[in-house]
Amino acid sequence: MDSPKPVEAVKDAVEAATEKVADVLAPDVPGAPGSAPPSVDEPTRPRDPLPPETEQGSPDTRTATGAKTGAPATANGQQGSFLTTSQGARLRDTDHSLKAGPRGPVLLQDHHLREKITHFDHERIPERVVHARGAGAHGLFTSYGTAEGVTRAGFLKKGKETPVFVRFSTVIGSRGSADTVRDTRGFATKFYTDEGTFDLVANNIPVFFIQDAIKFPDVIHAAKPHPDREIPQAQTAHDTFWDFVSLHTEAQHHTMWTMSDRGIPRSFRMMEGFGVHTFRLVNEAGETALVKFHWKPKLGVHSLTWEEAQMLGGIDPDFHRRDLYDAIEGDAYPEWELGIQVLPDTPEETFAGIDLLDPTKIVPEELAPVQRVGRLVLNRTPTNFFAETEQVAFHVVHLPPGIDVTNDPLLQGRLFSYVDTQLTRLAGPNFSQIPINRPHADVNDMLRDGFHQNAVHAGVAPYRPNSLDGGNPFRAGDADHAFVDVPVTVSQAPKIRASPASFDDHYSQVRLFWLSMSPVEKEHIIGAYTFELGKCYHQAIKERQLRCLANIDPVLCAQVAAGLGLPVPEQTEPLADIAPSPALSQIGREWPGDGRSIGIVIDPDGDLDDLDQIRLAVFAARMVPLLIAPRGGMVGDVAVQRTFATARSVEFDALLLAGAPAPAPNAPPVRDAKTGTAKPTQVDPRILLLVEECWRHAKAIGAWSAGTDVLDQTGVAGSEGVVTGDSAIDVLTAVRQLMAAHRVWQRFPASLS
Ligand code: HDE
Repeated sequence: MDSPKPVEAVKDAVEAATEKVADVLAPDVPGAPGSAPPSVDEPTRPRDPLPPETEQGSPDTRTATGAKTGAPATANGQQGSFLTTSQGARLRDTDHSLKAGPRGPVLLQDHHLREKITHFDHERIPERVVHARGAGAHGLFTSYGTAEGVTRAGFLKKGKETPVFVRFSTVIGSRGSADTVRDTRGFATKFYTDEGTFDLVANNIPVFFIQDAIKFPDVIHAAKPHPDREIPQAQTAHDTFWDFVSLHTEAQHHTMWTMSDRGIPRSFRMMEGFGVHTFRLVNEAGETALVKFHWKPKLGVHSLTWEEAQMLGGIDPDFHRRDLYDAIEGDAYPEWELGIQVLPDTPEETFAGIDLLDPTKIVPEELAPVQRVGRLVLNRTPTNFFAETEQVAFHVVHLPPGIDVTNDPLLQGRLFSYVDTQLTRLAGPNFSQIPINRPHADVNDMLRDGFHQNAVHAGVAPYRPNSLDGGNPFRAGDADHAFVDVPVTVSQAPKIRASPASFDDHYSQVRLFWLSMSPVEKEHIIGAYTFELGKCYHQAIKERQLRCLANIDPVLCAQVAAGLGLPVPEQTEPLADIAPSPALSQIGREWPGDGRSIGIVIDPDGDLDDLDQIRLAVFAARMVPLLIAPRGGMVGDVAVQRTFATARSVEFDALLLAGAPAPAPNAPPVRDAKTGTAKPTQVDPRILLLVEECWRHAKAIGAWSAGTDVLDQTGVAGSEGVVTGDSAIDVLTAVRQLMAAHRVWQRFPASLS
């Protein structure tokens, strides 16, 4: 990737931005609800529903059987100016039940009351058994055509554009849990292709805890809250999880990934995605290849620090979904490239000694490069969370012609599970007819009736063969681009509950991952294991997990053992002699900072000359300037986004100090505990805290004019990643340059090599 040239970029941007000052100022920072500002007084003149917000998309208006209706997107939502019953009768009053006199009992006759309350009583549906917490977005996938040689899938033909809906998620937590917990993230994409929907139901970690689907309930039961007290929520730092993974050692590879920075992403926009399993592609000539799917984010792979993740859990539990929606609203559209590792389809189904049916193994990119086959851009947020994000139903066997499954035993179980779970979650077999799930291809199945049937099927012969409906539907022939079940030869074998011997290697690739990390990433991994095991009650479980670590790396094991205050166990397996994969490290390159937020501390009584220019320069750099002032309201023409009471460092990717504001009137600790300091301070204590936290989280900090006094008072002046200057724009330029590396990694030298 080309490294950005911030000096020129920022200066060009300032010029460009100044030319369209009005445009840039108008949208201001993203996030305000509603498509028009509300009036102070309640509106009373009837009018049609407001349109959705400009960044909102909604499912294509299709019939249940895939035909375009041509209706506008707003036809999906409420109609007309007046309040009605569900049957469309206009209502005069929705605030009072129908009663026998003002003080009398409510009449059973009050249909409106009953309808309103009954519907409300049934508003909830079961949350997903896993991946309950999620956020979605609409977008477009454009194919480069580079996969045409290996697959006949039409959506991968050159230049083909396919609408998509993506849902990101955590795995363990409930629907209302925090976004920033340490966990694997789901990355599920529904491609509405002309040849039937393709669901790529991926994760941000390329391996899985188990090799066989039959173990899925076990690993999830172990990771979910304990069944007696139902704690802890959305985390793996507890005894049952470590009990399971330390006994079931094939989980060690996935566990290492979640203990790494990959377990606490900075943003959905900054995550890779992996199909995990090996899939089989088939081309026009019937030739097959084995592939692994990858999503590569344009912005690089970045993470939170553990402390940031924990603070955000309280301060902004919606951090990731807010970041996704705000980025789209701010036109910083999230982007990924779809890539494939193409591997020969040999009878052994191995590559470079790696068993391709084992989902606890990766194929290092250095051995099989990821070939880019198309680009995904997310450009619309959902209009309605429930209708779209909650009701979207992914299924691993939603495959178009040209893509097929392999015998990976984990994948084989998923082929059954995803349809099964929707039967309960979405109450019946017709979930594909919910608007967000409707295919964009002609549907002519012979599935009939059932709860919530939306289609009005014609004809009398939903069976084959028939003559009464003229023989329709017909079987597709070779020329009709039908789905291909690749006729893979299954070797003769006894029916048996067992795995291949190659699945017994549980440690070599865990070591590969560890060896591929930079020193600072290793420090984070040690910290994560030490924290998680430190939260377990039982020493036996900690000791058992230390035994596993001994088989991965002696330094890792010794450091974690030291943190736990336990002896270092002997290794029981020889350490794997394996080459690292530098592609696995997240550090060491530079990336664009689209959609990142920069906090700007101002003193309304100080010098505000550069403020407009700086805000515009931040906007023009596709980032979001958030003004932090002692009180809300306006500073000149500009709205304050955060007050000293509401601002917290974890919301910002970098901090600019344009002033040194004195303690605000609401600074006494009895009003705001964050202001509690042992000695009185000249600058508002919350600003000192802001700087200290940003510094601790290795964020770039810049200051000019009076802002430099704040640096002196916090003692961070002159340290790595803290820049000062006379010109605000030069300071911003230097800060952006630092942000390109994500963090000021030099601030905390690692003790490991
Ligand atoms: Fe899933 N998984 N899974 N999973 N999974 C579900 O389906 C399951 C696995 C993944 O945003 C469920 O509709 C089994 C691997 C994502 O709606 C359920 C096994 C990978 C999502 C289910 C696995 C995933 C799910 C729950 C072991 C990465 C969220 C709700 C064999 C490649 C999709 C639902 C969304 C959701 C079963 C393992 C990814 C119960 C049995 C491996 C991203 O069907």
